[in-house]
Amino acid sequence: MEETSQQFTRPIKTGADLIVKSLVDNDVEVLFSYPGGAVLPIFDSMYELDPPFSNILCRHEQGLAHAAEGYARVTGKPGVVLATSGPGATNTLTGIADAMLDSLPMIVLTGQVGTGVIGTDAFQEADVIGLTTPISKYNYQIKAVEDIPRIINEAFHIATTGRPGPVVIDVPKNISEAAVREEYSGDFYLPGYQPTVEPNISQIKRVVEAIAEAEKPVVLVGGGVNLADASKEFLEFVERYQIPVVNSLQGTGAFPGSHELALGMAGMHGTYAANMAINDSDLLINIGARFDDRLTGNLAFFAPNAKVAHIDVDPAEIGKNVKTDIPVVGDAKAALQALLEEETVEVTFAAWTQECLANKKRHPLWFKHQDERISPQWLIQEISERTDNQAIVVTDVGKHQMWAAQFYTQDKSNKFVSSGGLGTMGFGLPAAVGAQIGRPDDTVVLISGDGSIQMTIQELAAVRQYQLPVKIFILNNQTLGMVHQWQELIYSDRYAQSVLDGDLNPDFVKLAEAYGVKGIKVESEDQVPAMLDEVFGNRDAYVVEIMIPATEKVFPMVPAGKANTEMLGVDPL
Ligand SMILES: Cc1ncc(C[n+]2csc(CCOP(=O)(O)OP(=O)(O)O)c2C)c(N)n1
Repeated sequence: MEETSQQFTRPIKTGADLIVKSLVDNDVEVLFSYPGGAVLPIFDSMYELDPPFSNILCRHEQGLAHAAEGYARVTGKPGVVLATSGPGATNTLTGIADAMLDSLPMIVLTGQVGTGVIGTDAFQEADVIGLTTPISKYNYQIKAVEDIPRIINEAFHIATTGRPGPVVIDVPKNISEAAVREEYSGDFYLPGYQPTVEPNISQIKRVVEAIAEAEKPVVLVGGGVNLADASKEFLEFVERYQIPVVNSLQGTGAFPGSHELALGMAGMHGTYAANMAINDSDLLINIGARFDDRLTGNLAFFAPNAKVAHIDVDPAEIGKNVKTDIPVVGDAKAALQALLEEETVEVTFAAWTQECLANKKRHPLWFKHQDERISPQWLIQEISERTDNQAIVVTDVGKHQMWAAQFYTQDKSNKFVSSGGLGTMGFGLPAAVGAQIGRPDDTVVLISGDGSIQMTIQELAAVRQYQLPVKIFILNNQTLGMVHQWQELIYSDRYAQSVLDGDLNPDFVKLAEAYGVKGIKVESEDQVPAMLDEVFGNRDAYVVEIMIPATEKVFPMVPAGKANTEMLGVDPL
């Protein structure tokens, strides 16, 4: 009890106290929480014990979960969430599923009704175990107070090792109220969970041999390199062999976007150079990407001539979507270190690299200025320049997300925060809150749409409450733009439920001001430089509403079901 009495103002008395202590023991610095009946004992315990972590109140439990994801993405530490039972717990589900698909470490503590009434449709009861089993890496319901330290320690271990992911801990109210009579062990033993971190060296040697035999290699960098904090090793590997690089959405920033060998993002809205490099390659080395269907397009035509090497910490990913010739199970950093330790083979890919770079030059990403109206791509380029390609860029989901991925030249690892796997509108604002809390000294830029921002706009209250200097850009095209684009191109201009013009959108500037955040509206290009001067000239939060043409599209685009070589809009239309 000695350590406890130093840390807390009174001894540990209840299960709730033990939960708080276990969070402290796991070095939690930030908790994202929202109270309710089933978790009141835990809140009361925090009130009394005054633990040394900050407690962030979002205004919706979905906000808590996305804020925890934003925090996890930029810090590499698990985002920790506390929500009440029933509706509080179900409100976190979207964030849990999102973290699962994008492999973010997260701990979600939910309150539960007392063990005596579980299964009786008690007030605010929801089957959290049933609901979260398919969307979490692991879940627990605590049945006895003495299990608290072990379960919480296990949860942190599982969330942060191997392939990171969300772990849910459901805490019945009588367990958090139960008296603690002795110290309980937090030791755990998980023989069935032993992630492979170190790669098999003979497989690493096979990758090097394949490089020696290749004429047209390409490396695909995925979110795994960001998560493993392996961008330094990745850069060294690429520069050693001078292999061109394409990235997945989650791999953005893992390799500097402004590097000569960067061909850009591959896939549905990828660059011509990236998609053609994969198509024409004879060796594709995938490090930490999961061959998502948005990236591969029609699998029957994906990388048709390539030998495929796939490095992934999750063995279940290898061979899941794309037939793999050289499987390497291991953490991206460990695998890259092992690759670098191998003797360098003499190769030159100069002719191939020139071909890829010529494609990049011949068919760059493009946009046209429409009269004096603001081109979203141009605006994002301007933001990229103003922030020296170094800001933390958070996005929502839609056309603006793809423009951000295409036109913000991200040079730094773990600074692109976007919902890739689940594609969650409403992710952006709370994720920006979490990112700014995790990296208080960084500039955090949110690129959102008029549709997405309205899904979680209440988190402007958290922006104001915690004085977070987030720069929020709402690209207002008065449509649910990505849907609108598909309806235009694929459903013959039949715009069902995707138009938000007239009075259908709120006045975003007034809305920002109502939350106590500065608001600016810009409608023409000539207003942009002064706006950027103001927004990036101080440490205040801003909501900037940018009116953009509804007709502006995301190109190139691979229509669903097509091969990545069948891109539309490669050249200016
Ligand atoms: C929660 C959720 N609901 C629906 C969708 C389907 N969806 C994908 S993009 C999109 C439109 C996004 O509109 P907006 O945020 O205004 O961005 P824009 O595409 O106009 O840039 C919709 C409805 C989604 N991704 N997430």
